[in-house]
Amino acid sequence: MVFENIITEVKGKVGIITLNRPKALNALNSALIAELNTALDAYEADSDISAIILTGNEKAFAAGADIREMKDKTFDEVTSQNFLHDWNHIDNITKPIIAAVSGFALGGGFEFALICDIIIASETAKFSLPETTIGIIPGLGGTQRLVQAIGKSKTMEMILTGRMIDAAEAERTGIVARVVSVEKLQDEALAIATKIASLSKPVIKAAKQAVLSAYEMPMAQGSARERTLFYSMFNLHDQKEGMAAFLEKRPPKFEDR
Ligand code: DAK
Repeated sequence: MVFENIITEVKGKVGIITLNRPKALNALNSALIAELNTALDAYEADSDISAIILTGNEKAFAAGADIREMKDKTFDEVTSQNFLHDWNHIDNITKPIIAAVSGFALGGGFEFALICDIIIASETAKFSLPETTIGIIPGLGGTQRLVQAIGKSKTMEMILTGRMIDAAEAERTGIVARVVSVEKLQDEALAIATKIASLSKPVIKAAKQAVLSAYEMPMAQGSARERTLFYSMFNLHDQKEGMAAFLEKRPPKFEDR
């Protein structure tokens, strides 16, 4: 696939998408989002791909939605055109997605990272939701997902002031899973994605679905969904294989079924 605003690359069973508008600090515009959605759909449909990495460059993961593209929009335009409606298409991807963040992850860039299943950050990563400082509020789930990640008070402080936090604070508050050096970021993300990709696809899909239930429904319903998914694992060859391999003290040979 050839794109103008992203670069795609496959390593083993991992599909990598690199945001590539470096001059604008990877600001997200509609052309980039259309390409991102196409690439995500292609990886989702590709049976040789088991995990996805979304990343940027050393200076920026993404500095938010493209302010030039938004500036002159009227209320009528944003509502009648359902402005940015295809930006959360990434929600439909059932394969695990790892965000590898270096430099700025701001506004919609930060929100994209929060939609991903795991965030790995480099020591230079900086996160903020600065929308209020340019006269809007977050619009890609940031007000909801950040509360779930770090609680109300800190979310309010970040959103109402636009304060930028560094990688250490992001790790301390649970936004990111791990912080590594800039040099190690891509390797570390690939190692995690490769580990996930070595496991059974239907098991990983069910695990992701079960964890996401915590966002999507009340505890009782989420636990019920978890139970249904858990039981369904016993239909899988890979459940029999995984347990047999453990008892026979050998590595499992999963067949994604
Ligand atoms: N949009 C457009 N261009 C941007 C940009 C952005 N968000 N961020 C940076 N750039 C451009 C700059 O304009 C500059 O371009 P030139 O002047 O060279 O042509 C170039 O990138 C380099 O930026 P700076 O010169 O500013 O670089 P600095 O190192 O001095 O500063 C910075 C870096 C990241 C602190 C600064 O660029 C900055 O504050 N950027 C804006 C950050 C921001 O406000 N982001 C939030 C945007 S609002 C929704 C979905 C998504 C959203 C909303 C709704 N729905 C589904 C409904 C999302 C909204 C947003 O993200």
